[in-house]
Amino acid sequence: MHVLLIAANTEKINVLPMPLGLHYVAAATQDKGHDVLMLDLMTHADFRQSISETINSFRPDVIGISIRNIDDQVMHGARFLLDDVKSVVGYCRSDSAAPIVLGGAGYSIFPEAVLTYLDADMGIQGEGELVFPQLLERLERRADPAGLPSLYLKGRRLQGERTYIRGLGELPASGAHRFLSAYDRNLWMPFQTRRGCPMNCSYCSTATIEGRTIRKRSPAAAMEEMKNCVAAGFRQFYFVDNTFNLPASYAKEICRRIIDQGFRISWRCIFYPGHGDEDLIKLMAEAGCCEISLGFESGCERILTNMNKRFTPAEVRKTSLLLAKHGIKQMGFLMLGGPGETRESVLESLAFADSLPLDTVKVSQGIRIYPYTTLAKIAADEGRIRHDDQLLAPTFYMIREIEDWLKETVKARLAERPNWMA
Ligand code: B12
Ligand code: SF4
Repeated sequence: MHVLLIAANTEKINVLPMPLGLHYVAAATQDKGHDVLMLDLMTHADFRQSISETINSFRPDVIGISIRNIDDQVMHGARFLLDDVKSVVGYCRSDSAAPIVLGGAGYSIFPEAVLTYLDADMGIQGEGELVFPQLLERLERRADPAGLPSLYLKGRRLQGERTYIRGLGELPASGAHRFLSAYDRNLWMPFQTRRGCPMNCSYCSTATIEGRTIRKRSPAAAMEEMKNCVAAGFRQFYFVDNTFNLPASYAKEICRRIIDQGFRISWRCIFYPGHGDEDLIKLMAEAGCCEISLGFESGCERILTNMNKRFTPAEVRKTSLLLAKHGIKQMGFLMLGGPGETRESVLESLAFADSLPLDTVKVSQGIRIYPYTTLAKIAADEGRIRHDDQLLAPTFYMIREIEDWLKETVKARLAERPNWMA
């Protein structure tokens, strides 16, 4: 079949994320013998025209659209990002009768709501490498796709059970490198070694995207893919694993292999703050880790407990000091205004962030409420949202009594600290 895969994200905040997930799906689809064409709208100025030209020359039998962001997660002046994707679906419809299949992290959090909002034909929640080719096989022989795992169909409640690829080592080599030619070599190339997170923080949507069980790619397979990316000219990587340091034994193995291969790369990652193991941090530095994201979110022990964080401020401090000792830059994150927050706990968090050797600090006000999270349940129980609210439109938890004060307080802090941002 002719399969057109469109990466719909055109958002440039923070970094330009290459559509790694869609590259995986593209490689798995190609491996099943289909003719695959990728269209990354981030690299096209006029996407109406690019879509038209691509569809008219390629004549796809199926169109897959990857949806990364729903909104920017910023409470004050939140930007809802799905309307551009709605236009993309409309352009595809006007040029082609091919069925439109949705997928991606953003889609996976809201599979029914996004399918309805965008008026696409179907969607796959979670990883697409296995189910998408299975869907193509059914479409090719004109069989009913209903019942395929993780598949949602427009207008039908019937849906197969959610499944996860068990051992990522079972996947064909990711093959993402086959789709790199269009990209600037100076980009922070996303790289994945693990999926899933068991930590269950109260507000986090990861379980709906990747599940709660950590599934690891074999270190040898991960290095093979990295070798391909290095050979293609990439020297900067961003490990998109939810928590690079969990489990630490696996993280150490990845670092050792990067060192042994002599890749001489720079990389960034997301680090669970409570597990600052000095041997690991030392290895990370040797392997080229230049910066980590340290999402401790609060400096108040009571609030950390409310968020179901499994670390204390003292453990965060230990991690932060070790990172500084080994020359790894740190971007700290604070998320203020959630359940139980008071003026005192906010001031405690701000002072805590100030006391750490952080290179940059990002302060968020309000917490985006995602479906099926403890935070959503708390918000519903407190009457802030309805129990059946789909939460697609950006919705935030904020203690109203401190909202205005918090805005002013954060504004004042930011004005005094050039390395802090909102
Ligand atoms: C790493 C990461 C980042 C890094 C990116 C680094 C880089 N170089 O790429 C950083 C920290 C920079 C970042 C920034 C942001 N991020 Co971010 N990020 C993530 C994270 C943790 C992983 C994304 C990833 O690369 N996954 C790995 C790939 C392989 O998986 P995947 O894309 O999901 O693809 C799989 C499936 O979804 C599926 N699939 C994908 N496409 C398709 C298509 C079809 C047709 C099918 C069938 C299947 C399919 O198959 C793929 C392979 O299995 C996710 C959370 C998560 N666990 O998903 C959040 C996440 C995507 N980010 C999110 C957000 C909001 C942001 C920011 C807007 C935050 C901000 N205000 O700055 C920015 C936006 C950046 C941008 N310009 O777009 C949200 C999006 C939800 C929402 N509310 O919109 C997420 C989901 C986190 C959350 N809060 O829940 N992010
Ligand atoms: S550690 Fe990160 S990915 Fe895991 S549940 Fe907490 S916020 Fe989500």
